[in-house]
Order: sequence, then C-alpha cells, then structure tokens
Amino acid sequence: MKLTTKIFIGLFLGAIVGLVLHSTAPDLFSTLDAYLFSPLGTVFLNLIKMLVVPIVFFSITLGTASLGDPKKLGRIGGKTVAFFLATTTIAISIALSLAYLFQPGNIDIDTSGAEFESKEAPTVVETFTNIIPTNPIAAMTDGNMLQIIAFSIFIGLGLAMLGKKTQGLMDLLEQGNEILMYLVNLIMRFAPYGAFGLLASAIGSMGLDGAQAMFMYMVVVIAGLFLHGAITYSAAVKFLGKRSPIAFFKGFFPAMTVAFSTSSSSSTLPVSMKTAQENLKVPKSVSSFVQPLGATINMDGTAIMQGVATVFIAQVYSVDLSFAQLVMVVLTAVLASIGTAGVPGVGLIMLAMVLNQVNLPVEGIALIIGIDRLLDMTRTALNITGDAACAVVVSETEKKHGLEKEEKEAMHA
Ligand code: DAS
Repeated sequence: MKLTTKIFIGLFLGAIVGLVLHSTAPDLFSTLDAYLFSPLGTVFLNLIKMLVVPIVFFSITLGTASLGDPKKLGRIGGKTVAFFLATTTIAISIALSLAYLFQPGNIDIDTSGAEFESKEAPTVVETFTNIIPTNPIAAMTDGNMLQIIAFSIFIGLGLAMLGKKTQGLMDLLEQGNEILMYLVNLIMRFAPYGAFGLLASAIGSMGLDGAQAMFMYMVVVIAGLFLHGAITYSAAVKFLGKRSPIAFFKGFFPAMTVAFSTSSSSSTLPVSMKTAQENLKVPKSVSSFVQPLGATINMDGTAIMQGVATVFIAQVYSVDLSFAQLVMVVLTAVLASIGTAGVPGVGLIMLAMVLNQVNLPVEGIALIIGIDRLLDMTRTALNITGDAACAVVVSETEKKHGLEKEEKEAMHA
C-alpha cells in the first residue's frame, strides 16, 4: 500500500478517534493522550526536527556550489536565480496576505497546555546584521537558521570557486546529502503513525473547532497555490516568455500529475525536463540547468505553505507577529524553500526552521501535520511548474544570444 494511502488512513483514524474520545470519554482521552497519542506525535516531530539543521547545511551548500560554478554562473545563472527569488517572494507575499485576510487560525481553542511566550523579536536591521554568524557551530547548536543558511552559502561559494581543489569535500557533502534524503524517506515511513498520534491528540483536545481550523488552513494554502500559478506564472510566461499561458499549463500538465502523485520534485525531474523540452520547446541546455537547480532551490508551493502555516500557528497561539517578524518569515521561508530538497514531506521539516526563526512553537506543526501530505502533493506540482516557467522565460530571453539554432534543433528533435 502506498505511503500516501497509509498516511491518509492514519490521518482519518486519528481524527475519528480524537473526535469520538473528545465527545464521549474525555478522561480516557487524557490517559491515551499521555501514553500513546502524544508520545507518537512527539517522536515523529523530534525525528523531523533532528534533520532540520543538517538538511539546511548540506542542501544549501551543495545548491550554492552547483550554482556558484563560474562556468554556469553567467547570464543564465543570474537570470535563473533572479526569477526564482522574485517568484518565491511573490509567493510568500500572496500567502501572508491570504492568511491575514482569511484568519484561518482565529479560533479560540484551548492551547493552554502549550501557552507560548515568544521571545523579544529582533528589529529588521538586527535581522539582517545578525545573519552573519560569529560562531557557525553555535549557530547550528542554537538552531539559528538564517545564520546556518548564510554560513552554508559561503561554504558553497568557496567550493564553487575552488572547484577541483575541494572535490573531496564536495563528494563528502553529496554523500551526506544522500544519507539525509534516505533518512527523510525513512522518517516519512513513520508518518502514518505520527500523523495518527498528532491528529488524535490535536483533535481530541480541540474538538470540532480544531478540525474546522485545519480545514480553513488547507483552503487558504490551496487558494494561495492556485493564485500564484494562475497569476504569477501566467504573467511571467506571457509577458517574459512570450507564450500563451494556456498552452504552457496544457503542455506541462503531464509533469504536474507526476509531481502530484509522487510529492517529490526530484523524482519528477526526468519527466519535468522531458515535458519542458518536448511540449514547451525549451532548449536542452536551458532545461538541464534551470530545472535541476529549481528542483533543489526553487519551491514556491512550499514557501506558500510555510507562509500560511506560520501565520496560522501564530493566530492559534494568539501571537501577534510584528512587521520585522513578517520580514523574517519572508526571508526565512524564501531561504527555507532554497534549503528544501525535492523529497516528500521535507517542506514540513523546513517549516520547523521558519517557526524557530520567529520564535513560534514548533509544536504548532501538530495542528497541520495531518493534512500536510495532501498539501504536499499540490504544492509539489506548483514547485516544478515554477521551474518550467523559469526555463521558458530564460530560453526566450536567451534567444538573442544565439540559442535560436539550438531551439530549432529542439523543435525538430
Ligand atoms: N515535496 C517537496 C517537493 O518535492 C515539497 C515540500 O515538501 O514542500 O517539492
């Protein structure tokens, strides 16, 4: 049975058990919660949190190193990164606006168990100056994500510029990343049990209004994904890529269905590249640089989930996020989506990082983890669509640089 099905079953059973116990046997619920539901959920959450720091370090270092390669960095690299950062920032802004507009977390549920005193938030200036770590190891032990990201980018650039001289370390990092991706898959096997425990515990203590909040959260995320695809990518493809948006989405749809079912940009990569080259006529040279890079560092769908989830959790715990903290959410979520590798469930792991950065309780993930798998499928489909839109735009703007000939070859391929 597919993992997704198992997670749905865990999710469904968790909701039913939680709801039934909440309304018929609250005492039995608190005993089961103490000895079964919460421990299951805590183990799963701790497994997730265990990987956050290493995944951020390895994937951003490697992502930067591959990008920073002098040969590639040129025009195409610059345009690609500019497109990725611009669309991810737009994605987060859409997410935050929708979350504030619809207030999905504005329910009075009993979070007394985890009353949360957020620490004094830094100002915007401090946010930027504090990004450079004075002690990278301390940054890692403290889980200071922006500092870990900054340190990783510096190491990645060093690797890129030193090339062959540091090939040994590069190989080591590649292998380390392989191990981490394996561990993510391993942890996701525990997801059905973790989702069951977290959901039974969350619904059991919140009751129906908790379920309603989660439904609202899901609606806001999906609305954000849809709006970003329909507005941002259509505008980019039409005005910069000089293509019909309808033809773009129609041509790329086969790859989107694969991303939806696998919830993994990385495993969909061969299909997304083939679809972009054959159906969207993107030259191979552009597709084979933009799409693999995008599958690693460009995740607009994930950034949208992280934006909505952060505001949702802040609302549930009645924490008012200051403007500086919102800037921090945008910055961390954009950087987090760079650090999110293209495997199922890893966006959730990076959400812990965004929450850490704005001093919000990572336990808040319990409220949304149950439905995350469904949202993962939808946001992964958007993630790879953003990479394809970038490939179309870059190849169109590269035409004047002699990609015309290659494009004709691609057309006749
Ligand atoms: N499933 C990830 C991907 O492959 C995204 C995520 O987990 O948010 O794009």
